[in-house]
Amino acid sequence: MSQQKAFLDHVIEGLRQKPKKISSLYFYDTKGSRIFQEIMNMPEYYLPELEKALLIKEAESIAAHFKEEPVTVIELGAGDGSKTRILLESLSVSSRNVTYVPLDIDKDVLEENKQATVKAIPGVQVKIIAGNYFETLSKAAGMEGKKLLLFMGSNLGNFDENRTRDFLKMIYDHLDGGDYFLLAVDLKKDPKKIAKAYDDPHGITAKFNLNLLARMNRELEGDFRLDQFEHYATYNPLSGLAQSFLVSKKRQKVQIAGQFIEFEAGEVIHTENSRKYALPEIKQLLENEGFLINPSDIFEQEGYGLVLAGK
Ligand code: AVJ
Repeated sequence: MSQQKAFLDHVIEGLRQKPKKISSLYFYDTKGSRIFQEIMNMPEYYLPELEKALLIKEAESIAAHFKEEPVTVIELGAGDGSKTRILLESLSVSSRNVTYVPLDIDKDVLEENKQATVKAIPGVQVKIIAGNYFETLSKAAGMEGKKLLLFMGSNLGNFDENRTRDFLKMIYDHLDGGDYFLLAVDLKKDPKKIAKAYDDPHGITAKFNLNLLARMNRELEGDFRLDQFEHYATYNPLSGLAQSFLVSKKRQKVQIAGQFIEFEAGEVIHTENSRKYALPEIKQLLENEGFLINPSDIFEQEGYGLVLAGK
């Protein structure tokens, strides 16, 4: 099935449900990825900064698990790898031989990652693999040596409970005894701070969310009027769910590839969950799939967490 057809099928199915929904996976076309970069650079979106600070603080403790043996660092959704280089630096000091295998859907960003990594840390070998999580992970898992698998950026937060379980199980199954999984997650904290990260005063997150409609117009011959929908984000401190919606400002009918979708005034499309966790919740999720976690391998700073889980 072509990617376009998969997108269309997904959209039509999601918009025929009640409540209407579209997966946050579809935010990331070229335009959406560019807007996401803007999000990463705005002060309200505190996640990248906290992740970087925590990595700088704990890189050596993490690297200490890989002393004097070759290590293959596999990163799911690696992007430009700028933060990962902090960890690779420490590993290249403590380990004899470091191979970095960044995985991403975007081949261009992987090429950039490779060039920057080789330049910054000459001893590291880089092998890029482009594709989706599933196929790239299978290829990478077959590689030699002790593995450290990274899943950073609090990307886990986008998954619902079933997908979270399946995903963690898939990771566990692709590792061997003695390998490690490093997971970075955003934690429950001041609800006002979280709410602001997903509803910024610059309107960048709104633009990111509304780009989904623009993308349907571009790729699926949709006729969404972007000024007739509004970005709405909430955070519930009990569930830890930050949720994003697109709200229809009025009763309206929209056409997508010849099919009509009706909206009531105030009706929403649910476009994203960004779950925040408490550290014991994360520990439990990992242990449920068989991971072993040493209390000294759980790191936290200012409401951001890193968990190094072993198999
Ligand atoms: C890339 C999934 C971690 O949920 O925080 C940022 C995406 N959405 N602002 C997140 C996102 C709105 C982001 N992740």
